[in-house]
Amino acid sequence: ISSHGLLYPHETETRQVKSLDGLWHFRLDEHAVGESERWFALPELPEPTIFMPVPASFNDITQNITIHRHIGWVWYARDVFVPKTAGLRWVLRFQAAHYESRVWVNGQSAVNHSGGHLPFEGDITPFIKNSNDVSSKVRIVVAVNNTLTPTTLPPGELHIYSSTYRELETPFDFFNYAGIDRSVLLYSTSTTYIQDITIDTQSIDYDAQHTATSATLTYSITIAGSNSHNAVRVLIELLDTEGVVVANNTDSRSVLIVNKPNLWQPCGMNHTHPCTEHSYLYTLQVTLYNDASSREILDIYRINHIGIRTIRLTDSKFLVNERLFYFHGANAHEDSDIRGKGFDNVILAKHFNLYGWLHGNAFRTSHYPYADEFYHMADRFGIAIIGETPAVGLTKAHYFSPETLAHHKQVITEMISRDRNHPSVLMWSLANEPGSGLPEAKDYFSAIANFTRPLAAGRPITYVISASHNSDLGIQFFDMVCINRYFGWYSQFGRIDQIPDLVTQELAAWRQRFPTKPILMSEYGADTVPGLHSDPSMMFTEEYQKDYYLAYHSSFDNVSSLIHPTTGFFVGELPWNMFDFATDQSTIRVGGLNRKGLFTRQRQPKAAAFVIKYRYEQLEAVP
Ligand code: BDP
Repeated sequence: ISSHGLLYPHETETRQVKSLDGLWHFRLDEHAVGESERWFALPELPEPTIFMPVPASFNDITQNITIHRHIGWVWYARDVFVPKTAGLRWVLRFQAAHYESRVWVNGQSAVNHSGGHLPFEGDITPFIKNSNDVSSKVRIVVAVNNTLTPTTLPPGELHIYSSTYRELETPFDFFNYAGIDRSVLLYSTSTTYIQDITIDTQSIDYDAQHTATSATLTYSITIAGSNSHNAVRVLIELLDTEGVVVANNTDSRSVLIVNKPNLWQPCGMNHTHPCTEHSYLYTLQVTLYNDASSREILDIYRINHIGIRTIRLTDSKFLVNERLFYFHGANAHEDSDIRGKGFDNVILAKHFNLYGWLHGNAFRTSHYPYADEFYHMADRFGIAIIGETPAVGLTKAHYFSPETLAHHKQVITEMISRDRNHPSVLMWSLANEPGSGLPEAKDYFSAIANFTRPLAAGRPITYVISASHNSDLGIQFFDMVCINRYFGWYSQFGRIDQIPDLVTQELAAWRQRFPTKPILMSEYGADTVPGLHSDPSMMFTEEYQKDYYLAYHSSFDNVSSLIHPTTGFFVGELPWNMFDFATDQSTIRVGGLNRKGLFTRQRQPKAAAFVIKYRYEQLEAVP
């Protein structure tokens, strides 16, 4: 897998994209014999097979409990016709598959990938039999294994109690959904092609009225393929929303100067929803010509989500375009009925419509990078993203191994290369709730911070903390303090009255230890069964969830940088969670769900959603 950005497969004049989504043949490989029996080379997968939709997690598609809880290899297969290959390169691209993937094309190994939440691809042109016919039939076979180990991210431990009783212990609560859970695409490029584009918009000049007078965009274009060392020529153009070229250049690494730029702003900076009009997006068009003099076009690629904006942290504030930004939204999961973690445009659109309804302006991709489409929508809707790696549950000393560190670095590289050109991404979160009080955590997180900082593309870096202010050893190496606290839920059961003082003391303690790092409350919430009521409020009722949030809000307003711009150090609030989501079955998860959603898993509001909506409307009105 290259460390290049794996440009999103957009269709252009020179690139075709073919969706391979649909029903694939599927079967379990309960005895892990598929590879030794060479299932990848057979004309059909051995029976019993069933039809499995792609993209989808396989777990909840059937009525079969064995498939629901399967741990190990599963196989997918389908045939596809690849159009003529002469002069083209055909790339098979998986937007993600969980966790370990092996892909064969016409019986030959084409690409392998480890890690569940980022795309991978392989050039399959060499495996296609002939290039003279109109098209040729190609067989694609994929084996995917969802077993997690102490060196995967997230980690896990497989316990084998007997031949019929195996269990995967996971140090996180969301269900370990698996399979080909994002789209599969086949796309073509010319044999000499644009491989990667990076663009950095971190430099804006303002006049005395704080109007942007000019912006300097630093970019770099990577060309690859058969002719890449010859005298190819590139033309880089920045187009406004009317399609007018506002800047251009012909160097593959240089700058574009934009006069009087329209800026990209996230919602909630004294704007009303929808904020689309404040989140201006330019299009970057890169054209590759055959040689210095010819007009023959080899490749064209466009990024249609270039937002010009800056990010800067002071000791107490998060500034976007040099103006105060306050995160207010809710965390989420890629999770829905039947699909599991399967990508679905219906769920995607509803996600953003509900953030609009709530007047939310941010979410963290807890606890792994989401499908690309979430970032495209966030750019357009002006929603800020905290992009998180899948390093959730690094809670035990032996998880901080050199193998995990190496894989963690690989995942960070893949995530940042994929997401760095999205203006909506305002920060990188490199882990969730690690055992950061363990002695091993100190060197581990120092190494992660040192590794990430030069790659961070102008974003602050952080990880999300559950350790106490006096035990955490790692956040000293990072830019911001993000804490998860469940007062009145996982402690002080039923005692809403205790929450305000505990939250205020907690924030003050962190501020005292790190007086130069802004603080964000990155999780807090209470499980709520919709339709359960009581007054006075009791745990699990809709009234308790409302009271719980009101109690947290009263503390936030004492320390908020939005309410107290000169003294405040508190830069945001992200409830846990936007939606109920699936977990393993256990005594604390009624119906196999974590029920801390403001909305049910079917995306209907609980009473607390209206409390949050009212608050976020007020927050947006703060001048
Ligand atoms: C937090 C975790 C989150 C869990 C949440 C909970 O970061 O993933 O879902 O607890 O238990 O500690 O609700």
